[in-house]
Amino acid sequence: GPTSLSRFRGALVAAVLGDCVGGEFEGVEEVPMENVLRHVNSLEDETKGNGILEYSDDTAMASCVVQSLLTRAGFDEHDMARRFAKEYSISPGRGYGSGVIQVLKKLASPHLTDVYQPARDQFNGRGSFGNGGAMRAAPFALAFPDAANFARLGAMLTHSCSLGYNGAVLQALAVHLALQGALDLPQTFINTLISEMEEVESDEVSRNDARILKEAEKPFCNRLHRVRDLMDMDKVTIEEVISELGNGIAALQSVPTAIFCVLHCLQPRQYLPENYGGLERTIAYSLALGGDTDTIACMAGAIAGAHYGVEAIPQPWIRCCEGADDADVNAKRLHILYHQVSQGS
Ligand code: F2R
Ligand code: MG
Ligand code: MG
Repeated sequence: GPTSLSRFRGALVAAVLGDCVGGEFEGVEEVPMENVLRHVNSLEDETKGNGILEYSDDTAMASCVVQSLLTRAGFDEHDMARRFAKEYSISPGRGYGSGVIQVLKKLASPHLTDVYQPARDQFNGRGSFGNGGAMRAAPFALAFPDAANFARLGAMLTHSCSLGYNGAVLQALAVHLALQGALDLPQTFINTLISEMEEVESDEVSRNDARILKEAEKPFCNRLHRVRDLMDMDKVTIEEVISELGNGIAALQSVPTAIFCVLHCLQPRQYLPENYGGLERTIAYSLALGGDTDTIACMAGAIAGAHYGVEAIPQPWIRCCEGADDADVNAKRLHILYHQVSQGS
């Protein structure tokens, strides 16, 4: 398999690519595969001079996480919150969720003492269940062997509902396992995620949130069981994936979906070009699901990039995506931090 450094670089760079490439179809409900392939193939054709594909809030917030972890050499909630607020004030037009904007404005206040309070005030005190915590969770897996705990804390700065922050935990766990080469055994990979999430979702707060929102008991586990069922089927249509897993802006409707995209694209698929490698298949398939395409492709990209390594990413894609080069530099720095943290613990 790829080296550890190649996996770190692949994870961070492919997350940016998923966001930039996926932005084309965000919010579009039906995306024909031919439109996806036209878009993806145009990235290879540099003569077309497509210009730079800009990143959105997904990468903007993930970059804040990365810069904070590197500068503080660990997790510092005050520093991270300040960076989120500053980034939003500099570039408010990156396509942020309509609710999270209120949190980012409050986080800018110099009088704020509890940086978790603005997130708790969201949606009449219920907190956000959006996928904004999960979309920026990958860097935690690149900094800490114990990614889940820090991914949860990092997500809670904007998402205090357990259906939001547990999505971030799941995404961080998936990237963590992929970095260890666990996708070489897909059944073991999904079973490990299910058993980890059994534990994560067993607390009273998670059980209560699921009840209030009329979701199944242990909702992420429930979805992961559906992922496992879909993996076992010979043929799965896009419609079945959307109906079983979702393609929406809620973490519950997008994190298990992103994981499925990676698992489904481990093998060649007849509706995807033969010359595509696994990483290209994963990004293209994520776009074909429609809905929250930038975020699903960003999360699937992080997991797939950790599995295949940076060499699997086509160079022309890197050249046409804003922020991809910076992500590569930062991944190398996170790789050093990760090993320092591992040796210290
Ligand atoms: N927001 C978008 N895309 C659509 C708009 C694009 C933009 N206007 C443009 O045209 O450029 N994409 C980005 O948002 C998602 C991440 O969102 P996040 O950070 O979770 O935000 P928020 O506001 O907390 O939650 C998102 C929406 O989910 C619903 N929601 C969440 N919790 C809720 C609750 N407890 N009760 C009811 N509804 C809840 C709300 O509709 C929120 O606005 C990513 O896709 C990123 O790419
Ligand atoms: Mg976005
Ligand atoms: Mg999105």
